[in-house]
Amino acid sequence: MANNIDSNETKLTAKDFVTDQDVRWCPGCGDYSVLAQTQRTLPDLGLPKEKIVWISGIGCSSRFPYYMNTYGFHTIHGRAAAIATGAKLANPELSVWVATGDGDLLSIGGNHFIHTCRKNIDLKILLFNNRIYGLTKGQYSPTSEKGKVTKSSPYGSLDFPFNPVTLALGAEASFVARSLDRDPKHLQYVLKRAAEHKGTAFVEIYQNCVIFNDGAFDAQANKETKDDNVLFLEHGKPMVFGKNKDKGIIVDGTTPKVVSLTDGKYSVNDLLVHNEFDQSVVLAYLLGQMSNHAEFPTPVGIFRQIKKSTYHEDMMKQIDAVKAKKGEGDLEKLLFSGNTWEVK
Ligand SMILES: Cc1ncc(C[n+]2csc(CCOP(=O)(O)OP(=O)(O)O)c2C)c(N)n1
Ligand code: SF4
Repeated sequence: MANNIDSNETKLTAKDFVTDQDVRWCPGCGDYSVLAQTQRTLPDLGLPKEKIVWISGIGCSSRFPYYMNTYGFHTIHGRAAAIATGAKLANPELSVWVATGDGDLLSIGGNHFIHTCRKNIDLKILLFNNRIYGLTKGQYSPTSEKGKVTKSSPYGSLDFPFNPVTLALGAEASFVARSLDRDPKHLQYVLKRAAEHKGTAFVEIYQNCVIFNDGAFDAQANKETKDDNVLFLEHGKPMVFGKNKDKGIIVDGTTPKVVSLTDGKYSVNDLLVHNEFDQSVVLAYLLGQMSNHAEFPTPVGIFRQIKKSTYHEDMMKQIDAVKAKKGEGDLEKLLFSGNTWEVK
C-alpha cells in the first residue's frame, strides 16, 4: 500500500497488533469494532510496529493505546492532538495516530483540533463519536443533539451540537471522512485511505455507547433502516441511495435536495456526482451539513481529500534553508546572545 512513510516490507498480521492487556470496555461497546478494524488495517501500512505510535487523551476511547501493540501514550484530557503534533515533528518517520472521543477532541481539545487541521500536521485522527461522555458516566457532549436529557442536562441541553465533519472541513483539514463501528468493511476501507493520506486525516466514526447513549446511530447502522438513511459517497459515482436505489441527491442553487428516481421527473444523470478531490470545499460542506437534517440521508465515506504541503515537510525545508545560509545552530551560543541578565 502506498504510504508517505518508507516501508520496509514487514508483513505483519492483525494479531501482531493485539496486546496482552485485558480490554476494559463494556460488553457490546462500539470501541471493540474500531479496535478490531484498525488492527486489521495496520498490517497494510507495511511498517514495523516501532514506527507506529498511538496517542490519546482521556475517555473510554482513549484507552486505545493500551490495546494496540505499537508505541503509545495515554496522555491528558483534550491534549492528544497537541502531543501527537510534538511526536510527529520530533520524529517525522513515525506514523502517528490519535484515538479520541467527542468530549476529548471537541470540548476541552477543540482548540488543538482546529489548529492541527489548519497546519496540516501529518496525523491520523480517529474520533470515536458516541455523542456522550462515556468515561465520566453520561454527561452531554458537544455532539449531543439539542434537548438531550443527561445527568448534566436534566431538562435538556441547550447547545447546538458541533458537526465534526463540517468543523474539520472549515478548519481546512486535507482529508475528511466518516464511517461507522457497525460497518466493518467500510471502516477498514476508510482507515486505509486515511493511512495513505499525507497530512491531517480526520475520520469521524459513529460509535455506539451501549451504556449511556445506546442506539444513537441505529437509523444509520441497523440492517432494516440503513439503506434509506445512509448515502455512501463514492468518487465519480452519482449520489444514489435507498433500499431500491430509488432516491438521489441534486443541488438546487446552494441547496441539496432528495429526489425520487421513480416519479419520472429525475434520472441518475441529474444527480450530483461525488468528487473527493474537489479543490473547492463547497460541495463537501453541503454534504457534511446533510447529517444535521433528518430529511437527508447521512453521508459516509470520504468527503474531501486534497493535496497540500505538510507542516513537518515545510519545517524541515526551512531548517535546511536556514542551515545552508547560517551554518549549524549552536543552542548555547543562542541562549547567551543578545540581552541576557542574571537573576540574583
Ligand atoms: C482536565 C480534565 N477535565 C475533565 C476530566 C474528566 N473527563 C474525563 S473523560 C471526559 C470526557 C469523556 O468523553 P469522550 O471524550 O466523549 O470519550 P468517551 O469516554 O465517550 O469515549 C471528561 C470530561 C479530566 N479527566 N480532565
Ligand atoms: S461507557 Fe460507553 S463508551 Fe465507555 S466503554 Fe462503556 S459502552 Fe463504551
